[in-house]
Amino acid sequence: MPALVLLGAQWGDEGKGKATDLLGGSVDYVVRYQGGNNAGHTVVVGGEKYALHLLPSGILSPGCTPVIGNGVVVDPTVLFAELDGLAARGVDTSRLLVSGNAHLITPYHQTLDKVTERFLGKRRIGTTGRGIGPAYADKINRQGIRVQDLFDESILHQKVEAALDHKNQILAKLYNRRAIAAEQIVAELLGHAERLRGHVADTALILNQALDEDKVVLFEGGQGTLLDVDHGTYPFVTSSSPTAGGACTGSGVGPTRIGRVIGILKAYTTRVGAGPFPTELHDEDGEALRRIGGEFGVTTGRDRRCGWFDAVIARYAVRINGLTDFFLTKLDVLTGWERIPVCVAYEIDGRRVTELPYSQSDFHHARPVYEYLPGWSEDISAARSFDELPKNAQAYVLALQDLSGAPISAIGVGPGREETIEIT
Ligand code: 2SA
Ligand code: GDP
Ligand code: MG
Repeated sequence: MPALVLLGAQWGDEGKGKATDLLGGSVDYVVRYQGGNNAGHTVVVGGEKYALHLLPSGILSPGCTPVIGNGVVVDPTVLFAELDGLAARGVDTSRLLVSGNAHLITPYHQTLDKVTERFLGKRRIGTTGRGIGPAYADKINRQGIRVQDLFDESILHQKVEAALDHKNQILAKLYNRRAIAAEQIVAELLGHAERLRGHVADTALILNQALDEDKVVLFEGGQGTLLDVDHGTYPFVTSSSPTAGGACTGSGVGPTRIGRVIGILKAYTTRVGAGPFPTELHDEDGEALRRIGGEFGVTTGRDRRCGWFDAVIARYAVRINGLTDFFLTKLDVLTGWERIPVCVAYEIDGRRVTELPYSQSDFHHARPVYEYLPGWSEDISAARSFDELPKNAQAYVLALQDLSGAPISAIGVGPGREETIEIT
């Protein structure tokens, strides 16, 4: 298998970090292709818990080269803090490669993110406040600062001044905020240059050469399909492309080199931040899913909104990403329910709909149509083969597979690396 993509099939936090780590032992490169330190990936190795935000989860696998691709937005302060944190725990971080074309998140992007959210009030997106949206806006607006700009002081100066010119006017006029001084930003950015230099590379060239030599490259998505800026629940999305196509633009590797696209699918559904969520629960079942599943943001600590499994979304993820298979995660969290509702379709203004509606208004009105599957009470965390699962848990997995339209090739029964059932 030359290159494979692993991405979130729902609204993020499906357990991508654990899945990437699981595969990390058998791949040569793990590449982040979009997003930034808004992501939060938890990986548990030998009882040790690691929370990664910007770094690819492959950094925990010895022998695997972690890569931050051109599609990522990089906050250098966060990057170094994360590297130092891992180094202090004995993880070798020296192999990290960072694309010279990746864009930087600067302090003014964070300021704009927070100020804009405050200004939006009830209409806010519920961003992570890490400056992600404003950094991508500058990139598309051709006012971004790239990693390579750190190595040319004069260019850096010009670019920061140009980027701040318009922003300072907006900050003053609209938000009554003081102007941000270009010199201060340039000095801060230059302070990161030397440390970053050793990691910066032409990552697109390196990855393509690696593929020419039959090395295995794994692309690790952040967030999820429904948070994609094109295919998600716009405007309640992140500002990048977590879907499969993003792996190509965000790395410089062409689609013909990708042979497998794995969707990580939680056995129920969660969402952080604002936006429509048809199967959301506002009762004790929702509370129980949050408590048992530990559904709190890895980056911001926010409560995640919880709801039942939504097969309409899973089918959409297959279609948009061309998924070859699913990893189903957190099946263990559903232990103890007498019966488990599964959303098989929506009812929208009296109509039964089985495909995700393209109209935002329709999606906001979508009401879930449930089928009820019998639950199980046995602890499944020690199961290591499909046959060891209780019959009702097996039936739940098979029903999700039928409804979703792609084979399930692995099942998570706990957060640990080994708490996994592989289906061959
Ligand atoms: P942003 O900050 O501009 O990307 O926010 C825009 C929307 O994208 C959502 N988003 C996320 N959703 C789930 N998980 C994410 N990562 C963290 C985690 C989140 C956290 O792993 O728990 O700690 O709160 C993530 N990152 C962005 C965000 O909630 C907005 O709806
Ligand atoms: P990511 O953003 O997709 O990498 O996911 P997060 O790390 O934000 O959230 C997933 C959470 O579920 C983490 O705390 C994982 O340790 C945990 N997790 C992953 N797989 C399983 C599983 O199969 N069972 C349980 N109980 N927890 C899991
Ligand atoms: Mg997460």
